[in-house]
Amino acid sequence: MSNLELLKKELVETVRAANDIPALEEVRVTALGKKGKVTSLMQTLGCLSPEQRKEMGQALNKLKDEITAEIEAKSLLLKKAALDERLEKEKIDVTLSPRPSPKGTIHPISKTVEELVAIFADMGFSVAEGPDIEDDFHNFTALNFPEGHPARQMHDTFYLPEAAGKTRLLRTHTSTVQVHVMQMQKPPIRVIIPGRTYRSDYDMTHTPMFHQLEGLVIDKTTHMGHLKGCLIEFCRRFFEVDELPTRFRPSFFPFTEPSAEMDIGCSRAGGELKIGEGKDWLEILGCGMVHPNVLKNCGIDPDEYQGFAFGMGLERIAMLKYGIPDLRTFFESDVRWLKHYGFGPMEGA
Ligand code: 2U9
Repeated sequence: MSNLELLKKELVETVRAANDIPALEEVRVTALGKKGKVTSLMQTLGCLSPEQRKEMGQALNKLKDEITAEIEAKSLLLKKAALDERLEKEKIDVTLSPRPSPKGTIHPISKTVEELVAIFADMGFSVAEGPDIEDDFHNFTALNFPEGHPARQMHDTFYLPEAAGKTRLLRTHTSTVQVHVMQMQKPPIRVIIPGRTYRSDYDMTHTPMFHQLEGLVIDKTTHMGHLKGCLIEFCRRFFEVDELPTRFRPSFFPFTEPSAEMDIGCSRAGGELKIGEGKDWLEILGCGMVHPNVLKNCGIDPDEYQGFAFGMGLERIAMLKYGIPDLRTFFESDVRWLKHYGFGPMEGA
């Protein structure tokens, strides 16, 4: 066997013996690197006669090609083996069936919030949140409730012990969050706020904690037409009735001027409520153009900006949409009720 054949045998064996990519790279450097065995032989060609140089040159090139091919083949093998090992290690059994009967359900309030967020997100609103414990300024003063005004008493506020000489209370509406948003953010503003609210009241139609969803739009030329278009579109999508009749009645809130309440058409024939049919009306939400005093109190110039706001009770609209007859059952955590009125994780997704 010639010296070259011996070298080839030795190199092929070391290539085949390499059992990972770094070891194979080491073999490549030993054979074909700058100071490698084949390269060193090539550097000696200059000392040979022209005929020998030609013959030896061709043989060395052939050897170099053969070793390169061996290395490439081995590299593919090693990479495939590494991938197979990873796939085996990271294997997930996708055939594993889900638990046969998930016990929990999504509460109708959570489901309602999910639906409202999806509808208003499509209209370009983002979701804001704020603290449940508030001060007098954010809950009343900023919202144009004069000191000592009867509207403050009407809110049946839960007061907490003072902290650092400041009145603290559980927010009676989520409007406190719009105040924070306006204080922190320059218009244009387009936010909705779903959240818990608290009032010291308990009877057939009131619970001490309930949920609201409020919205606020502020820009330079936002007007009552935008308010109507936005809220009519919202009601049609939420109640899934394309031709839903709607009407706006004048109302009063300290924080909006003019103020209105929005009704949707329904029928109560035979004691059964049907939304979108018949000649009766059902109150859904309150709304209005943000009072200039409120804009001023929150650091927004009412000569430059204007906008609308709205608010609704989430339990009320959930009861209407899902036919839930009693408000108080929302907070009883009765698993039979939750099983009946709750939603599966993929339902209506
Ligand atoms: C700011 C300015 C204006 C929010 C609004 C209503 C009308 C409203 C009630 C509906 C049923 C509360 O749950 S409920 O009892 N809300 O009628 N809310 S306008 O107006 C705002 C809010 C914040 C700074």
